[in-house]
Amino acid sequence: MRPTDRGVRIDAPRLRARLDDLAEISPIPGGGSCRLALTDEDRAGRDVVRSWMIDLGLRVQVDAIGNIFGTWDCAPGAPVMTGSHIDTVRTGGRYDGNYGVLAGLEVIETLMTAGMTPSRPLSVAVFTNEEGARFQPDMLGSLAYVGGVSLEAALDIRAIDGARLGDELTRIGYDGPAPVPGPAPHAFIELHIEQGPLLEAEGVTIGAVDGVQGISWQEVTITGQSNHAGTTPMRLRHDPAYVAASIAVFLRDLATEMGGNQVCTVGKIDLAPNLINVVPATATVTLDVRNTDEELLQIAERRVSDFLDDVAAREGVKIERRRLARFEPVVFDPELVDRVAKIAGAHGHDVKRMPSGAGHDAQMLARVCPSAMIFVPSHLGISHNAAEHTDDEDLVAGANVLLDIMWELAQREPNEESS
Ligand code: HGY
Ligand code: MN
Ligand code: MN
Repeated sequence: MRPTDRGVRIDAPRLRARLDDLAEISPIPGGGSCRLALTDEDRAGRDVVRSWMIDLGLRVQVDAIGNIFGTWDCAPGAPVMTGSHIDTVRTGGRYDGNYGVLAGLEVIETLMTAGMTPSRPLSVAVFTNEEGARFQPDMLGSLAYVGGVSLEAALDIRAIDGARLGDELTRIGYDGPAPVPGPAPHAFIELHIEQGPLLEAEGVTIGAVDGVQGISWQEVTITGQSNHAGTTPMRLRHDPAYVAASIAVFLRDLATEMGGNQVCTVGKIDLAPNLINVVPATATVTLDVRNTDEELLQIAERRVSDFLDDVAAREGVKIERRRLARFEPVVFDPELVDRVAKIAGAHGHDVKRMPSGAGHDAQMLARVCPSAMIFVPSHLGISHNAAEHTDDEDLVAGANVLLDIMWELAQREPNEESS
């Protein structure tokens, strides 16, 4: 019998309080937070969440890439794991990632308080550098956890500010002893805000997420001819700023032309020397290209590559490319997705099966165990923005679905070995 069938539900004020307390760690105007991965602000957030895990009596482990795990060792065997991330982009909202971690703690505390002991351990994970804003690629901690990148390679990654990941991990005291890769959980279920407009627009409370779209990140460095803005005739210019702007326009036009789920973004442009009266010497541009369909994503990548070759020749500039992330689309465990939909329906909610436009740690855990996600609506679809908002009733609805699904996954078949 599920907890909610026994009248056991999460404690909404307690979840709200933890969300607000965590949001106060490095707050920014508008109600969000800025805790870029492995900064002092990230350390402060980690310390708070770890203290909540300790207060709950969980076994706390930190692994060699800084992932934090709070485990309720209430039974033998591999745990049912939930969790997400608490690192943010520079303009983070208070729910992206934080909600999935704190709802996981809330589920455990609710079951403990109700005297309901699962037949498998329950674990809450805080994965390192999910955002990929400071260090690329994103979802790095969970990728290393499942063996998708070597620990050595991950520790040598350089931040956009030049810091080495392993040095930052040591500096903040989160270069933990637990091994990377880590042991596969029995199952992984991540609760997250949608970060898009669909659920709210359709009046649906729960998303049963059936997969994550493919993502292609690269950094393009354009080297031209720095020159005087006033004396250099236009016909003699080799202007990296113009090429950078052309790339942003090309990406927008490509996404419009391809339609469907194709999205393209230029999120970061750095010019040097970045002065009003100097034709730049260089421009560094990030390209974020995504599609739910791998073949279409490859077509988009080829179109971008051809454009870069063409504009470099036309403008007489040098273009260097650096791959920052490349993950193929992921399909979640259909049985687990069905279970999310079934439980949400049993709670009386409308449910929408949908892919995720954003990357998530669950897409990495899907490599080693049955994984799926639960979405709740984002107001106006806003995220990676301090104005990010989800109504309390939706936050509670999602957490109660997580409560029931974790309980169900933690039950054992009658003849199952308690390995
Ligand atoms: O970029 C993403 O999709 C995620 O927020 N890391
Ligand atoms: Mn997230
Ligand atoms: Mn995010």
